[in-house]
Amino acid sequence: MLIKKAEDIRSSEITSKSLYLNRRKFLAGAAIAGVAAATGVGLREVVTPSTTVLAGAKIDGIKKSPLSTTETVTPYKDVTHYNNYYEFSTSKDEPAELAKNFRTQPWKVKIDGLVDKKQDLDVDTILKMAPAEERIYRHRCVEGWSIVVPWVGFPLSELIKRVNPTSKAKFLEFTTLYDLNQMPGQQRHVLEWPYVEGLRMDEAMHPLALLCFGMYGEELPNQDGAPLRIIVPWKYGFKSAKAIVRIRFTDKQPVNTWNISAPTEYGFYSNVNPNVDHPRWSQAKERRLGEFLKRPTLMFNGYGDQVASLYNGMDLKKDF
Ligand SMILES: Nc1nc2c(c(=O)[nH]1)N[C@H]1C(S)=C(S)[C@@H](COP(=O)(O)O)O[C@H]1N2
Ligand SMILES: [Mo]
Repeated sequence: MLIKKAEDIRSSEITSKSLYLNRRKFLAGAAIAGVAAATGVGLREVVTPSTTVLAGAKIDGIKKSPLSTTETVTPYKDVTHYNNYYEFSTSKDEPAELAKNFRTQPWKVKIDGLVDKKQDLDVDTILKMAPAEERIYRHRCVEGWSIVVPWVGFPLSELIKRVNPTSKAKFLEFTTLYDLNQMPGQQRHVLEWPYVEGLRMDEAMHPLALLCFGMYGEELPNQDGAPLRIIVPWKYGFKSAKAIVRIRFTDKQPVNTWNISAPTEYGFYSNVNPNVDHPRWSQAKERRLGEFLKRPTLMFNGYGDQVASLYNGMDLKKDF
């Protein structure tokens, strides 16, 4: 596991990654001591969980998924303190603090539109629909940064199958909470509120599309989308809506918030594509948080073998 040479590893990475592995009970105490010895990081620092950094409740019985990447996981601290969450702030370092007291219980998700079983589902009911899996995915923001995160969730298809969409349903629309009292960013008109995103039915049914409620073995931190978000790893980050309160099934392509704000910059599909640049940012390369040199961005964020067939016959320059 941790067989990189010590000098290749930043100490923040060692600390958060070891903590993560430790909490998941993957590493025996002796192995942790070995990491500490090999890297010169104090043993206390490696084994003592910092409550400010790791605050979520542990999720039990998580299965490991064969769909995970083996790439190095981004430090927890980076993933939880460099967030895009405009309902709280447009600054990446602010959602962590501003979302601290966000209420994620009770929480209901309205299921409506072209579906047999219209209902308001309690988030706890949703969480019991299928076994929790850990999916370590690459995640790339259209702004040019990327992260590798051990998300916890289960395929979105599990929920879709249980609510029986009608044969007319061709798209899903996801809506985030609108609550001016809790989400200070919504007092500013930086985007249309509430935040809306959409997927085509076959995209939503794809085994890689994740209904996500945790990360690093624990419940999602509020700034990462608690209590429930989606993760669509072959698309730019903004497709992965946080704090979802409504899933509507429809026959028309939903109009997503980012498309409303800048239609020439953010399309409906927004598949990661190094060959189609955003007007303001090249998409050819990306910077992994915690790394210095940029790396090439991969078509469909590296998930092309699994998802390219969804887009057969489409012009991805036009349908960006
Ligand atoms: N509700 C909501 N969901 C959102 C956003 C947002 O501002 N509001 N930002 C998106 C963008 S641009 C990205 S890159 C990812 C960031 O997810 P992370 O903070 O967990 O890394 O969330 C996406 N989901
Ligand atoms: Mo993003």
